[in-house]
Amino acid sequence: MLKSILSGLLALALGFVVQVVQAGAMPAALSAPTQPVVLTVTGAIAVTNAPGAAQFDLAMLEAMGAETIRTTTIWTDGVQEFTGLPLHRLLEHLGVKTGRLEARAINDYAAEVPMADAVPGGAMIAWLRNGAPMPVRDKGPLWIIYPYDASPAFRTESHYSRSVWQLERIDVRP
Ligand SMILES: Nc1nc2c(c(=O)[nH]1)N[C@H]1C(S)=C(S)[C@@H](COP(=O)(O)O)O[C@H]1N2
Ligand SMILES: [Mo]
Repeated sequence: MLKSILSGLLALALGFVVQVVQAGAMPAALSAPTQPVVLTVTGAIAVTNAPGAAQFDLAMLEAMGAETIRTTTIWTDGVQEFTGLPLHRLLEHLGVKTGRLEARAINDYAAEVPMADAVPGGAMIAWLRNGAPMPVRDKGPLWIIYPYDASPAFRTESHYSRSVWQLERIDVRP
């Protein structure tokens, strides 16, 4: 009797988990990087693959849904083609919906990126410029880029300061 009630409850619980996962309400598990880690995300994240952190190699970033945008920037000449991961996709995979983001560069430059920038058509973490990987001396390997040409709202000193190049780490603060 008790056994059948327990197994009934277990079946219900499993069914619930399956439904939640299918509904996409729960972020998928994160595999481990197999190539050099280019980005580490720490703080208030729901998914990790290292103690207290989510670590990504380039292939993992690409697998989350790379996009290509074309825009000029104040640091380059002419229209540039950037390929990278829209910030909102990264955060969706990590189960992050609220908080503040601190983006930190290899040289310890850091800027706060508001959650409002993590929307379609917003910030992207780029690793290709005009089809080529960006070396560290050319603002790579990762560069936070906005579609500056899309709106004057992106061409502000505040957006420029959030355009962190040599990006290495994002800390999610509640
Ligand atoms: N890694 C890194 N990214 C950075 C910076 C920096 O010093 N290091 N400066 C930021 C600031 S405050 C702005 S306004 C622009 C400045 O670019 P500029 O120094 O070429 O004008 O890049 C942003 N991204
Ligand atoms: Mo700045």
